[in-house]
Amino acid sequence: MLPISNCISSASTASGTPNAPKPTTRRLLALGLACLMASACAVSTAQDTPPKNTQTAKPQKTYADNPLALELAAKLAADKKIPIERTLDILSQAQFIPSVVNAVRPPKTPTVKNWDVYRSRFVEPIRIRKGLKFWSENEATLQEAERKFGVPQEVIIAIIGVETIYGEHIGNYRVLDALATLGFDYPQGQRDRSEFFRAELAAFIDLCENTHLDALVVKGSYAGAIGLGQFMPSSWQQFAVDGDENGIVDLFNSRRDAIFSVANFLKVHGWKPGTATLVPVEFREHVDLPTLLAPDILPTFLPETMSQLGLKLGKPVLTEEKLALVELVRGEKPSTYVVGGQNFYTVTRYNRSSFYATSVLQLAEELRSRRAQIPNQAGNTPVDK
Ligand SMILES: [Ca+2]
Repeated sequence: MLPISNCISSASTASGTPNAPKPTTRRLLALGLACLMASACAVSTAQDTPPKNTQTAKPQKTYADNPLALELAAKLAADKKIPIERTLDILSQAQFIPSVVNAVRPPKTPTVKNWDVYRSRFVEPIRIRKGLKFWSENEATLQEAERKFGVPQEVIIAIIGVETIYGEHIGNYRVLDALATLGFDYPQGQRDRSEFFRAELAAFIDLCENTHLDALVVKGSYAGAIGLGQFMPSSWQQFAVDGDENGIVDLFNSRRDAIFSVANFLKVHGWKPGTATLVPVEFREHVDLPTLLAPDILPTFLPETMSQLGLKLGKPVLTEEKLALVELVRGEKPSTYVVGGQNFYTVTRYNRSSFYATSVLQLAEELRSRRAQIPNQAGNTPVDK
């Protein structure tokens, strides 16, 4: 969810924060309050005039010293009744991770988007083979999820496959470190998303305070996404489901919890059973691309309007369903196009990328057609292994 978890293979243990002796909570609180009152407290005050040619150690810091950390702690205290000292104690143990910063920094040499390259990473033999295995092993659960939430089994599987290869790559970054790094040290020179990550950090601390999760232990992606389906902490809070009804939501170890949670997310975000996912499309001689592409991925045009604007749609499409023409850029080559409806748009709520949604839906189609070729799949009542 959000940035795809397994793009980055850097080790999670690297840390740019010196191994400072941890200040006491009382001292942190005093420092934080002083910062807030001064409202101009620098994170690292002694770096203004660095001494030359000396081996003097850099000033020590923890994230609890950051004025924004106190703001976050104060908000959690007001909204969630978590003591300020508790939040600051957790944040004092967060580490700056340079590779997390590098993961969100734009590449030095701009790269052209290329759908072919992206697709080859996700609609590929390993995810297809392991997806069919995952389907067999969890058939009863998947059928139940489809009945309960209205989301096709293969779409649920494809999301878990694209996100983590069915739980094989759930991320090696401590979520606390990843979210603190992006919340307090978001790299400059691009759109600042630090506020989003501080909100997720607050959600993560709240989540851990109210569940079995340990904020100092939980691991995830470089962006702080967690578990088989890579839920951001706020999504875990809002959309995760206790599928196996054991009283705990466990998106790491319970496939049933993970499957139900992904299905619930898609249902809540507007999945419409029985409507289009991806529709093949051809261009007529005269096609009004500027008009068709203007709404981007937002379903806007009825099939009849699309036809009038120069598209020839494949089947099946409901006549009253609004659709969007999606352009998939292929570097220097001519773009390829697909048409998606509400369900395509719903998958982009999981990760706001048309490449992502097309990959998920094409992997799902691949899984469904391969499974249909396997004999006896519709045989006895399944029992999950
Ligand atoms: Ca459970």
